Amino acid sequence: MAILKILHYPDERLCRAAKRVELVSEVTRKLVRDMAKTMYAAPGVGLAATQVDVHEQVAVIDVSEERNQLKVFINPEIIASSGEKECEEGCLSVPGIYEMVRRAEKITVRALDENGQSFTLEAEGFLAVCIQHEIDHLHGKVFVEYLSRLKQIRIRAKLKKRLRETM
Ligand code: GNR
Ligand code: NI
Repeated sequence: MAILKILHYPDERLCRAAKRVELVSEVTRKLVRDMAKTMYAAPGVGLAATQVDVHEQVAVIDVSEERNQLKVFINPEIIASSGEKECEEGCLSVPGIYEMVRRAEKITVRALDENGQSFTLEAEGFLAVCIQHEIDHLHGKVFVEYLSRLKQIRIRAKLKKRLRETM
């Protein structure tokens, strides 16, 4: 298993829309394992393939305290949503930035698991936030795009400055 390199905003590769997985194969399962390892090592509660520069619709999430309830979403689609809720979000691709984002409170997501089996999941609370955050990544969207233009400019400047300081 490998730890993959995570792209950092404002890398343009984070804006690419991921392609649907046509066949869930051993190659897909290897990607899922590497993504899970990368997410746990980071540490983070979710990771989308886009963030590791693989532009296929694959995401992993684990919001459990014990870090032992991995959820795999291949070709995820939100088929129902209701309510609205604001939650403070962070992102492994936008390190050190935490901002409030408004999203649906409850969602129903349909996806394939790592064996290619279709499932539907009703989620609310933090899990619902994470699923929406990861699906956004697969559509080429980073959470900072929900913020004001001024905040986006400030975040870009901050991350570029940090990049210069660590070189
Ligand atoms: O680790 C993560 N924490 C988090 C906190 C609030 C809302 C969403 C997230 S997802 C993030 C990992 C990540 O960047 N996934 O794409
Ligand atoms: Ni993210």
